[in-house]
Amino acid sequence: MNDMTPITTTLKDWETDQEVRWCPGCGDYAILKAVQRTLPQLGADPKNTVFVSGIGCSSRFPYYVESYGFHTIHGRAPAFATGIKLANPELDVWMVTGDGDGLSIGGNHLMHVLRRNVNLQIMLFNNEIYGLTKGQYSPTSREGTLSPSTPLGSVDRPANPCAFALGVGARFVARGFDVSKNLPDVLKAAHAHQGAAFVEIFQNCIVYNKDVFNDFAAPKGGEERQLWLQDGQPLLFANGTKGISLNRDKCCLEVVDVVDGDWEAAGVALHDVKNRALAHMLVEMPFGAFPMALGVIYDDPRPTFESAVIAQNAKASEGKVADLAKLLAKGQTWTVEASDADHI
Ligand SMILES: Cc1ncc(C[n+]2csc(CCOP(=O)(O)OP(=O)(O)O)c2C)c(N)n1
Ligand code: SF4
Ligand SMILES: [Mg+2]
Repeated sequence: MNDMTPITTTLKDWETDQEVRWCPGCGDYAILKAVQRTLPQLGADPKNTVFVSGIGCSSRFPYYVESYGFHTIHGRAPAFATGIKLANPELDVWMVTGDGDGLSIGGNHLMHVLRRNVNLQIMLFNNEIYGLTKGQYSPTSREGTLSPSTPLGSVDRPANPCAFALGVGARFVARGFDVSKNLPDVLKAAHAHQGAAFVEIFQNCIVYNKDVFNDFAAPKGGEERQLWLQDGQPLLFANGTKGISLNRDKCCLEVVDVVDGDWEAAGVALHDVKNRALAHMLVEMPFGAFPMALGVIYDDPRPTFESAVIAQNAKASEGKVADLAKLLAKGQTWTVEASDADHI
């Protein structure tokens, strides 16, 4: 986020006149609405807000938000977003990427924008497939995924976006899903964080990878398998009848039953957004045996990349007057004579 003066807008102020080209029923619509609902609550100003994306269905996002926007090249949104933030740190910059855009062709760029801690909100729409190019498997597709590029089922193991983000040094990592009513709160927390705030958003591609998140994201029944994290609160799920405890001997997490709401007796652990080791364990919990960890998993700010660059530039130029002619004449210079040019 940037330090902005809040202004008053409504959801309508963030809608554009563009025809939305996503398939009917695509989860991207719900994410778009969640973002358009969140921006007024943040006091965001369309004239001070930029959405930057790569290529993919998800990356069409900037067309549909009434703000500045860049639909850039495949996997390269981090480079554009970094440039924007360095040139004008006052802008509030949101990056939109997909599992293919952000973790295939753009994996390297995503790594560096997170590692450098550029002050952005990064939303990775994870539908576990390449939607735009008609359903090839992606780095997050599950083993056995049948697709035009894996007609016998994929054999490689999927990447875990939040584990990737933590592994490369992200200081804010969160999860949500398209139709969740909690998504605006997750986005608000990402916005409040100073630095690169990474949010994985599970998104239903109803055409090429329908309902793969239903086990936890289905409107009815899914709640039982959602672990919504709150800083300082016990890790409870399934209506408080189950919890997550830390087995200190084995140094791993376990699911425990909670009887009569007595989570302390059951040994349920408390969430701590500044505990990096816990964050690693929460994102690595195998879904099925464990619930899906959602909400703010990790939030421990550090100075941002652009603040360090600006401070360094200010120090280097302190008390100096810029003199371009002097700079150009500095060091070794050559004069090319006409006779020399004949030999070139
Ligand atoms: C350099 C380059 N290589 C490949 C492509 C083809 N391409 C466009 S989008 C895409 C994958 C998009 O997948 P994802 O980021 O998951 O977005 P989704 O459509 O699923 O939202 C690919 C491979 C391209 N546009 N440019
Ligand atoms: S192909 Fe999938 S991700 Fe793309 S617009 Fe259609 S439903 Fe959405
Ligand atoms: Mg995708």
